[in-house]
Amino acid sequence: MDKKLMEDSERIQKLWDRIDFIEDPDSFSYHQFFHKYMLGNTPCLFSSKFTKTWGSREFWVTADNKPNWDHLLQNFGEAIVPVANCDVKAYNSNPKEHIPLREYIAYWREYTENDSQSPRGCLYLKDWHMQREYPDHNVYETPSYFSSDWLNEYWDAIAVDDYRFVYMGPAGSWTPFHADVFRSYSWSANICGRKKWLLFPPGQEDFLRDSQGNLPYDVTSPSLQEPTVYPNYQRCCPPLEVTQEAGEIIFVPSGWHHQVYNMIDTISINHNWVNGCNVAVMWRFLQAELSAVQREIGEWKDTMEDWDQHCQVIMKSCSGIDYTEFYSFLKTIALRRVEALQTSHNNAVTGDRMAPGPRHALFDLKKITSILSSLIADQDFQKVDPKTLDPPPELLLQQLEETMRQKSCM
Ligand SMILES: O=C(O)CCC(=O)C(=O)O
Ligand SMILES: [Fe+2]
Repeated sequence: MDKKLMEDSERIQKLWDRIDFIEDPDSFSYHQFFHKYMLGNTPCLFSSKFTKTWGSREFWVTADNKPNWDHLLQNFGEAIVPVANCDVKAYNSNPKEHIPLREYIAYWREYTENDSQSPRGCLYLKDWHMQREYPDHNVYETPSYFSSDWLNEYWDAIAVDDYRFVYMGPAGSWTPFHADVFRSYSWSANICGRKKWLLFPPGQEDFLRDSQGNLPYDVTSPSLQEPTVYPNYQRCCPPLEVTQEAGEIIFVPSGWHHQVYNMIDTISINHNWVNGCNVAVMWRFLQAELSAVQREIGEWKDTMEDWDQHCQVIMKSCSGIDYTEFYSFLKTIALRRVEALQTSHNNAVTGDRMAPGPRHALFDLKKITSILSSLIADQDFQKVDPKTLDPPPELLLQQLEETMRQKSCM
């Protein structure tokens, strides 16, 4: 190993040995979280004190800390939920089906009674948009640390989607190796149960690629030891291993790949989120995604008239977003911040606590103008049909710069 690599791995090793544990809500400010963990892109674990008032911590859990299946059946039994089969690998994830929650709970009961065995395999309920379907149940409250969330703010504003999920599964259910959608942050709270997380900081995943450049499905597989298949595996640092208990919340930073196990019957709630601290990571990720698509269908570039548009379509179907939508995302958040700045005096008077304060709004605008400038200079963005971009990006940029000039000297 060369010297630089040694130093890097020693430094990373130190960081890995433990995760910061945040014990007390009263002595941990938003400011601290913002600087050390969001800007620092560093994971941390919040104690169960942070979730002690949540309805789900009271009603979804029995006296002996197991999932309260009767309560879940009574309140959500008819919901149709997505369920993955952990025993079957399809591409780099598990095949999913949609079934009523009552059927899933019947399966879970039987699986537990049969010593964790079932002809159906190990089923894991994941990515259920419970909050969207049942907005009025008092299930949880997003901790203020995670409240600057442009992703959910955008998808709520256009009423299309959201990134708020419930997971539940028996001991042994697990999530294969991945990084989160758009390289967003995630926070994940255990309502009951225990999870084991294996976390790798950004960049380490490159040592885990096989000779074709593909990432593994399971980082614990013995096949990773095979140097002809995984030539750089020895250079990868061991993962940060975190055990998360009932009520605790883990913060997973941007671009950290991870693999997750439910050690006992576990229910969790998680959000994916992006804000001014990691939007640049998202933008770099989208550029890399587009480049990968361009490489993939590069051989048709000269023979297809609408090749660039085609790349955008493929990118949208693979990653869930294209450049037009990314522009629309930035525009939506930016215009809401302009509005917040213009009404900030009123918000203070009416006590609207949900509206971002002027400092926060200015911070967001500064980050958006920087990404917007980079987007405008991007050659692939310049090929996007201008009719799909309203207002024209240069005009929006001017408007934002003007607002910042006015408001920052007030
Ligand atoms: O809990 C799990 O199984 C996976 C959760 C996850 O990947 C996340 O919160 O980012
Ligand atoms: Fe994840």
